[in-house]
Amino acid sequence: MFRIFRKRKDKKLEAEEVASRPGQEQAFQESLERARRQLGEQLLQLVQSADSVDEDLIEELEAVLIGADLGINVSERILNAVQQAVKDGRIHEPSALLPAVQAELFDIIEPCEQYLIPDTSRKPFVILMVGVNGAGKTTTIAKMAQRYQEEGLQVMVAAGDTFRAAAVEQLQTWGKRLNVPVIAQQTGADPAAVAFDALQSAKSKECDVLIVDTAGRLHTQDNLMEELKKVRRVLTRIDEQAPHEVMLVVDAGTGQNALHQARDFNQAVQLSGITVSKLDGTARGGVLFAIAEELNIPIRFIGLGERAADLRPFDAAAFIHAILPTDQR
Ligand SMILES: Nc1nc2c(ncn2[C@@H]2O[C@H](COP(=O)(O)OP(=O)(O)O)[C@@H](O)[C@H]2O)c(=O)[nH]1
Ligand SMILES: [Mg+2]
Repeated sequence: MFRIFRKRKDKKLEAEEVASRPGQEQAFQESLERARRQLGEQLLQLVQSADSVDEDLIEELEAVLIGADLGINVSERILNAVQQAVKDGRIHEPSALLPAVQAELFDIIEPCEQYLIPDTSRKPFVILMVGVNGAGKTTTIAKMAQRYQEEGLQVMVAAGDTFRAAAVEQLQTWGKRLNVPVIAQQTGADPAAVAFDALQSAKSKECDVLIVDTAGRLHTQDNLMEELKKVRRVLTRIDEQAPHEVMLVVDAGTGQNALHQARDFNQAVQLSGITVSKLDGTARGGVLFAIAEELNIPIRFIGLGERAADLRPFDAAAFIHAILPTDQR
């Protein structure tokens, strides 16, 4: 039924696993409904209303792909693949476009499916969170803290966004709720000093994971990047390998801006992972593919809501199936 899954014989499919938990599967599908309407349902309408595969159809296909925020590069890559398949006689009918698009999307994003498993021998495994203001960093930290705790890991977080007064409180509120220790100083403190203290504390308490929050906005973007570099340098003084993960959080709802942010942060602080937040309620989830195609950075998690439980490890097949099902009504 799912053609794209054939490539993954070696791996137990999360989609199968999820299907056995109907409540969660339904919530997942519902969260991605707007993205599905933007891509899957538009494509379905397109192929159902077409009589043959011709230039017009290809042009309309392009418009749908661009409209779903896949970006120019990904859209062109898909169009090229489709046109080649038509030439080779592998596509005869409009309906054959759907699985072709699906397969190409899978090829683009599957290499980015790499779950973040903290190396517990690090004590702590340090995760530095970066991203612009409002992207969802602090919320994602809470979600990750809960998830790793459930996996039996000892988690600590550092309130490195000392720029806004409310930022520290927000993290402390989550910390109380989830019973996770939060290392903080007063507003305006040096974030590098907070990170340094936190790493020392996490080390002495033999925590498994330390997640460091950071500010998303300073007076200028250059200041922000310099501050992040300083935080990283200071961590290295205690543990040469730290941070073990530099994770960018981007808001899916910002569409192609998320790609620009990924590009900028990657250049400044070299990212090792990305979490895409707020995929619930946005039609612009296609930007994940644009990021994957251009930067090829592991997509660790997707955020599907404001609660601590609304975080899922990124699963390429499940994601594609949710936004572009081939077995639609
Ligand atoms: N719907 C939804 N809202 C989110 C998600 N992640 C974060 N938010 C909300 O986005 C806003 C900004 O998040 P926050 O974590 O404070 O962003 P930060 O400035 O990067 O730390 C908050 O109101 C969060 O509740 C998500 O996955 N879905
Ligand atoms: Mg924050």
